[in-house]
Amino acid sequence: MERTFIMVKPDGVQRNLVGEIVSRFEKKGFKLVGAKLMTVSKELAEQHYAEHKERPFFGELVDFITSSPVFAMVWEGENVIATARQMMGKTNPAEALPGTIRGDFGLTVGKNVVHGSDSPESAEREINLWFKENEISEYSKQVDEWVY
Ligand code: RTP
Ligand code: MG
Repeated sequence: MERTFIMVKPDGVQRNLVGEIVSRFEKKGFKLVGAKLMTVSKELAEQHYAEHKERPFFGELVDFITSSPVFAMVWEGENVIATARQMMGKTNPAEALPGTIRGDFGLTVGKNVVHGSDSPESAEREINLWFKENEISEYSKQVDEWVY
C-alpha cells in the first residue's frame, strides 16, 4: 500500500489547524501510520528542501520551517501521494481551489499550511528522512474492508 509524508507547517500548528488537517485525511479513508509534533533542526530542514537549495527563497524556507513546531505524519492508502496533493491544492493559496486545504486556509506561498510529498520517490525519501522504522505502525482496521 502506498505511503506519503504530510506535514502541518509552523503556520498550521500556530493557527490550530492540526486537527482539521488530520480529520480531512482520516475522513477521506486514509490510514495514519505515523505522527509526531517536532521542532525541526536546520540540518533536517536543509535536507528536506535540498531540491530548492539554489532557489532565492531557500533561506527563508529553512528559517520558516524551523521557526516553530511542525506536525509530521505518514499516511497510507491507495494512490495517497497524488490524492493528498489534490486535497492540499496548489502551492500558491491564491490559486488553490476552495475545498482544498490551502484554498480554505492558506494565505501566502510561504505560509501555505501544509506539505505533502510530490512523487513516490519523494515520499520514500521524506518518510526515511523524518521517521525511524519504529515510529511507523503497521496495523489493520475493521474499516479497511469497507474502504477498499
Ligand atoms: P511543499 O513542498 O511545501 O509541499 O510545496 P509544493 O511542493 O507545493 O511546492 P514546492 O515547489 O516544493 O516549494 C516548496 C515550498 O517553498 C515555498 N515557496 N516559496 N517564494 C516563492 O516563490 C516560493 N516558491 C515556493 C512554498 O512554501 C512551498 O510550499
Ligand atoms: Mg514540494
